[in-house]
Amino acid sequence: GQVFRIEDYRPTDYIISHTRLDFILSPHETVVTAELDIQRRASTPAGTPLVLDGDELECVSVEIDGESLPEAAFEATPQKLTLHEPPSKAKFTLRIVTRLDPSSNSTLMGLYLSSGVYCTQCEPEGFRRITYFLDRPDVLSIYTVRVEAPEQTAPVLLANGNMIESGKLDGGKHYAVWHDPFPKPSYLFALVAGDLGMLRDEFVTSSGHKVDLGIYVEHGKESRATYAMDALKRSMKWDEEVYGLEYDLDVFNIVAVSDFNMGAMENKGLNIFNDKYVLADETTATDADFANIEAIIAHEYFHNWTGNRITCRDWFQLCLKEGLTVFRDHEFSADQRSRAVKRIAEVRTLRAHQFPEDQGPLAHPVRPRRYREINNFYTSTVYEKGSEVVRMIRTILGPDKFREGMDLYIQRHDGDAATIEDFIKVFEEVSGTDLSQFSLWYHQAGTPNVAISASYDPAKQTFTLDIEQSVPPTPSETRKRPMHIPLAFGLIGPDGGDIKPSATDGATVANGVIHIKKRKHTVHFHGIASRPVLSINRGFSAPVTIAMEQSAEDLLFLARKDSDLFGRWQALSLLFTEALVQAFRAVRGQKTPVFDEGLIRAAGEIAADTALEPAFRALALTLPSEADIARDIGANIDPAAIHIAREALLKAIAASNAEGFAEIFDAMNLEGPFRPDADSAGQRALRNTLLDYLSVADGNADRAATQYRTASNMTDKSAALAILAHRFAEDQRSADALADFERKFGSDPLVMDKWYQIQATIPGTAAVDRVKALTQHKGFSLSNPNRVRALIGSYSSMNQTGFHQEDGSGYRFFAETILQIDKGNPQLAARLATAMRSWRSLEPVRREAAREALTIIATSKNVSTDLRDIIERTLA
Ligand code: DPP
Ligand code: ZN
Repeated sequence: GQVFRIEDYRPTDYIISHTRLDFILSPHETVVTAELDIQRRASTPAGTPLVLDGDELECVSVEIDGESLPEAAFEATPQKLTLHEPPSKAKFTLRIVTRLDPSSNSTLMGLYLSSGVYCTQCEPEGFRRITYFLDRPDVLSIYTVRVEAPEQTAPVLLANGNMIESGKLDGGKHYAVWHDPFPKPSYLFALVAGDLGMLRDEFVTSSGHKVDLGIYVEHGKESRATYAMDALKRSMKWDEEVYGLEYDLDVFNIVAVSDFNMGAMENKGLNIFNDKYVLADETTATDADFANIEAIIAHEYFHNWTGNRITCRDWFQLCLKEGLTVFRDHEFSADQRSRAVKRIAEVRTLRAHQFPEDQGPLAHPVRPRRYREINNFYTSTVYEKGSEVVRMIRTILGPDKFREGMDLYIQRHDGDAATIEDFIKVFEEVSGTDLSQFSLWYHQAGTPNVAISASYDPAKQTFTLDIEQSVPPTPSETRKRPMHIPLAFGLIGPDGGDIKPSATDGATVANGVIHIKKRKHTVHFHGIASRPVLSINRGFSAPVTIAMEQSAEDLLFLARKDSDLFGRWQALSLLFTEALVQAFRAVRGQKTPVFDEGLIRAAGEIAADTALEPAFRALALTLPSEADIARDIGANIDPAAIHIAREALLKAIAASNAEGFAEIFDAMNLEGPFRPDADSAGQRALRNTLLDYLSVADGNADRAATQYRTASNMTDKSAALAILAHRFAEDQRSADALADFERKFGSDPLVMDKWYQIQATIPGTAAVDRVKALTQHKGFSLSNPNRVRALIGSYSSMNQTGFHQEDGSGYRFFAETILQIDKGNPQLAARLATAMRSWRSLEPVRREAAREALTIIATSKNVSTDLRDIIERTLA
């Protein structure tokens, strides 16, 4: 396939100043008329051919300035419209009519129908499935959009911007005209038409401008949008307070649709959301759902400035808007919730998704230099690592200079299609700091490793750190340069207080951060009266792995005493990881794993420590996942042995602490009205974490069955159901609960996704047949991304023993399913296929089975560009 390279970028020959679109909507035959005001750039020679992008388009007619074009003057294929000799005058209007079939568009890109509602998805290259266009982010145009449809089936007609006209037409039809005064790239275009319910509200900006807010959902579900509306208003306020950024149109609309490839889309003034990230109430959504809704509503809203007002020059710059906007939504959630707890959750996600990506065949820089299929670069490297890079800029500059840089970025680039270089430059300018070495974080793939050895000299009262950084080779990048790694740290004295070193040498140490810039540093801290314990990479100030010999005693001390809550969690998680890796080796060697008493006791202490917030205690007690353990082991992975090792540790903790856990569990009152706030969610999280331990300790399903029956909210109900299904499959109450859940929620697909996911993640070799059977369930459909992710996605990425089976049956089923999905929705198929990216670290038997399954896909006919790109890179 074609490879796109960053160095090939050049501006377009023509610009499109205005875009007038007219949609006559009909399920099988929608007619789109596009009138494009085209200007030849002064630097473009007259007569330079004009080539517009298309994708599966049917061209009906082409006119220039009201004259239809003779056949010889242009060439229209489904993929392209070429005007061989455009008019030589500087400006002309091109009128193009295309015909679409939204009802048969299963790719969910361009214009399609979701449960009878017309909607669009244009990022990154969906607009070219609607009309021929210069479909790239640096072509900014002012859009006026007229939508016409039958009033009965589509009473709601929406597009970007403000509505400027509407009216009735003959034959039961009506129309609306929307105008967006802000020039925007085509990927931000959106249209929605259908019969939808609406939740209405308003927001007055800090300068007194009233904005009408609307959230459109399926009729009858309006009340399930109240949390999303609340999150939207809090986001609007937060962006004013923290960044001084106000909303800029009279209307802000959000539409929830049930068929959507992404989480949501930030189209100007008309965000379109996967309904999973809008709809929530206590009986249908978990606390995790509420938190995701808050984060994604904020994320898309924040794009209005970081993404829309300032967009990307080309898709290589995707992290310019995504990394920055993820950073902004993380900070928003941290301000709304508990900062430490939020940070721990972010780091867990980063390690679970981005680290394996960076360590495997799909590794790429935060700003890639080449791609074959841009759809495959909406990755956790671009998003999550991209956010970490912005966080490091703030760490290096400090919050005030960071904000100054952001102000300058907005002021200088408002209305631009910008680059990462533009972004870095503003921070260099405001701070006078040279960020050229730092910018390697955008250009160099791979997770840096920092090896540290610490020594203390009591005679000299000196604490010394020998630090060495290395960046592992990644595909097509073998030689790496040393990076600027800001490591936040603390030196902790015997009483648990931080020691302030009086002097240092060997590296820049400022504001509690060691700035590592060379391959090797030796850092001396002078005037240290007794041996301190090092707390390193506090708050995960840099997205690196740390290799350091630290005694279990020191780690236990940190887990108990670090003044940094994140540091306490990190120490405990390191101890768990080490214990689990050892247990894994014991299991592989046919031995029974044994665990350190101190660690088991520490878990009990943390559970009981009421000075700590419940959400933190819940996170601290959550053992690393099987996938986390696999990543830490790194090679020759045997998922069955990992499962046994992890269960053994769980059992050991449960058995020794059963009494204490039961006391805490029983004392936590579940009564009272449901509240979705972080504190209440934290209580539920701790209680449900303890429920799992207690069920293991009891060895029976009593507690889980009781909770399943009595729970009045989905968080507690689904937690109990998962324990019943995962631990007590042979108990009749497990089957009964699954059947009960289906009876109660069978008509609510979003809730049923939890039911699919819980069953897809039941460990053990029976999983493949169970998941196969569930694909035939009446509520399941391979064409709905949420259903597919709930069943096939969870199975392949969250069920290590069920998926990675020695006989390869899990992989074969997965390959067949992906090929099936690929026929309708290549983007979804490609995304799922990334679950195989770590196949090379499996033990030999599974590795060979995985290779065979990947080869089945690679050698199939008619595989999409999306899927082919992922599979070929995975096998390379
Ligand atoms: N909708 C996706 C996001 O907001 C892509 N822009 O991240
Ligand atoms: Zn985004």
